Amino acid sequence: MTTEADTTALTYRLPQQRKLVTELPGPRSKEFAARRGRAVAAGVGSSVPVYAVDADGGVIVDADGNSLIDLGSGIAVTSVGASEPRVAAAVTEQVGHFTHTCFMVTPYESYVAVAEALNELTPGDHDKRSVLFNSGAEAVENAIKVARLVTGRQAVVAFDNAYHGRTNLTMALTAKNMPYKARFGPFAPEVYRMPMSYPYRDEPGLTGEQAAARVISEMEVQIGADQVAAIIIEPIQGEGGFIVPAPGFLAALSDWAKANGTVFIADEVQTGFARTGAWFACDHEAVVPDIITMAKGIAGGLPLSAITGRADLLDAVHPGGLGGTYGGNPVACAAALAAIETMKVYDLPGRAAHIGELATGRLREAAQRLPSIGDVRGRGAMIAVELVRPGTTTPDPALAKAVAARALAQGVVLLTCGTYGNVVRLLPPLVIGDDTLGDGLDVFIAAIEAGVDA
Ligand code: PLZ
Repeated sequence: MTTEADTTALTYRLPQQRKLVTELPGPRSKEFAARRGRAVAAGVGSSVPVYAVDADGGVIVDADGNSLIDLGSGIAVTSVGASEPRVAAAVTEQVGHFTHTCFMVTPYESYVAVAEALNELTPGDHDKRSVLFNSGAEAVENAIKVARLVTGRQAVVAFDNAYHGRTNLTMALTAKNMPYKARFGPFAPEVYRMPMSYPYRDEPGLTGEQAAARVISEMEVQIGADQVAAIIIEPIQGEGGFIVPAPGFLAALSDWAKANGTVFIADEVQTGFARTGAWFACDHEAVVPDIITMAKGIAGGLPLSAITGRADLLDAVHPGGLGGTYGGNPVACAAALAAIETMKVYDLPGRAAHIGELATGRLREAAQRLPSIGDVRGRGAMIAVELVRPGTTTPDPALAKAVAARALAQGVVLLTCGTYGNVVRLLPPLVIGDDTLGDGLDVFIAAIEAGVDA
């Protein structure tokens, strides 16, 4: 794993700086917000009330001309930047030819090329097959469909703090009631929730193997070893709070799955595509999932998702059993091929590892002086701080909210997450420059220091 990526080759179209010319939100953003209130359903939230007009590298420019440092990448999507020239060129070229034919009607090469790239990049050198979809939730749904079909079993195991989406099955898999599930039931049946390995909150010293043994015993008691179709897990939990399980946890579960005919599914929708300093988070622990779900960073911002898995599993599904009108849309496929090339050209896995070292270094140092930082964790460019009441492990969601709001007022986009809403996460575009990131970190740390009611 490289830690010094060559970023000297990175160029930007927009100045990579934080610059505020109005208060946030400015007058134009306020106008759009008023229109939105009359046109867009209230059920869709936005964490940042400023309206974007441009974005490049590590910055987003809003409708009032403010330039914000982007430490969220639209939730881990714009890893190569939001207007990467290769992606822009590939998309432009493709829309000039055809925007859609439907792969299930008249197929095209780029879908096949994306599948080849995924088979190559995902963990394991076994024979693989891929299918393309539109969203992370759709990829998860389809991974479960395959697992149920091939095993002839129904039970699916998911974990505390899990996030897998907002569709009916994925809501069932998702752990958190508000805002994702409350009053949207009934949920899909045969989903069982197991305790996650959460080193910051587990009994001190609990190893990954012990945490896995706890899960295994629960699965055997509650479901039966021969009844589990699939175990689905985020190798690092995203929305749940950037929880990195203790070493050995994933491997022990994957081994159990192998021994018991259960399909082990790694949901790498948030962790995949260079984000954690490797192509996939499973790579850090040499875990080879039977099926991996991907989306977000895969296509430079265009909607595309995928499942890649063992050929014997995926080819077991009858023709016509998997698909969808837009799945593997040619414009999204062109973008994905360009985004993957960009990740290779700039060694973005290496760049993510470098961002991680820079950010964790700064945040660990801050944690020495700031007792509200309970934990600094993550991998690569997926780093978070868990905020607590000083001297305790009691979550402090009010502080997390205040930190994000204060950072925004200073021109830095920061996202919160966590089962208890007390985690602030960093998901910068992997092409962000060190100076831009450093400035964002200064603002972030100062916002924590300021406390809740500064
Ligand atoms: N699996 C691991 O992180 C999406 C969702 C934010 P979609 N995470 C961000 C929100 O509030 O909707 C996600 C994920 C993991 C699946 C998904 C779902 O991906 O593309 O949003 O459907």
